[in-house]
Amino acid sequence: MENLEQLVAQATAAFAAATEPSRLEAVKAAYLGKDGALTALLKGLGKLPPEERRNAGAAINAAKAQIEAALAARREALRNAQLDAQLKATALDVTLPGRGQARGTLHPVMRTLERIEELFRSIGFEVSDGPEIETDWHNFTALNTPKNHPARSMHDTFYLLDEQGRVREDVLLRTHTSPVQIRTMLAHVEKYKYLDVMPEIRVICPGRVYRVDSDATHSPMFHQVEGLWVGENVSFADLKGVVADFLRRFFESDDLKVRFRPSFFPFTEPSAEIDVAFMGGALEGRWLEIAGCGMVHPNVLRAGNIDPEKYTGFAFGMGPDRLTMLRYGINDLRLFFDGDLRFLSQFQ
Ligand code: 2NL
Repeated sequence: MENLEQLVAQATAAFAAATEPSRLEAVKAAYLGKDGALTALLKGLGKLPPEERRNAGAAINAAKAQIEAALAARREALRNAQLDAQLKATALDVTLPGRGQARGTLHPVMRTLERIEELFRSIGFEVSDGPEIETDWHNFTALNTPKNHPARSMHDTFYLLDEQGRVREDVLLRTHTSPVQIRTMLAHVEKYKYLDVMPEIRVICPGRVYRVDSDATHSPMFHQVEGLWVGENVSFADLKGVVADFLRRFFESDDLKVRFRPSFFPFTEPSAEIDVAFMGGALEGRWLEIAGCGMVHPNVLRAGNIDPEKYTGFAFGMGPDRLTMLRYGINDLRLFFDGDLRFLSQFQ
């Protein structure tokens, strides 16, 4: 029976030497297969004298069981090794620090727009918007800007093309947000046409506007906020109060100087330019042009279906891009449009 022990040892060693499941199954055939060593021994039992058969058979079966157990153990070991290798190859190191997820921030110009909206909301204004592609009528004609006015020249205005690529004279990118105010007046008058007294219009219109212009201080797309207050007895004094109060709150300064300087706009009469001067800081005492304003021209009120004999109004327009540059001390307008995160992430 010594050779049985050897056979078991040999089989166990051969299984251990098989490092691949397929190789292990091939080695198994040499011992347990139908031409294998154990099968041969069992077949040989018949040639033994009957009194030896029992013991020999038991010994062979015991050896067979040991070899089967060794095979099963080796199969299991190979399966575990394979699983380990697979897990290692696809492992996630959950202890690695995360890459972090940057939180987006508002663009500085959007921060300014939200601030302007908030300040005007606090004194009873509504916020309105409208299309950026406008008709010639809403953008110019209704604003007392007749045909052949310089503001309509191809040089300033982006006109849309028709299907044949020809310039359409009647459709354009709005050059200011005033057309929104025209639309607001028309909608307001329609809405309240059954009332004897029209409620006041108090609205600001922030948004993108477009002009053919591009250098360090001009971008073909920029922003504008216009305001409009229409009612009975709305005066230039109201205009001065609203605008001066807004500017002091916007720049958080009580000793901000504000002056109104006579000017011209086709859609207001009289018209003024609004200048501010800071008391302290790098720009101390220098007058800076910040907005335009005036009493709404009677022709513009009429275009909005409002009777200029009964109602008056004031309007103003300012550039939030420029206001943002002043508020944060930014010296190049193009920084707003470059999308450079080193610049943009400074406004949290
Ligand atoms: C400027 C000047 C201004 C207006 C805009 C306006 C709108 C209507 C009627 C009358 Cl519907 N006026 N808007 C008035 C005066 C000046 O903007 O330099 N903006 C940056």
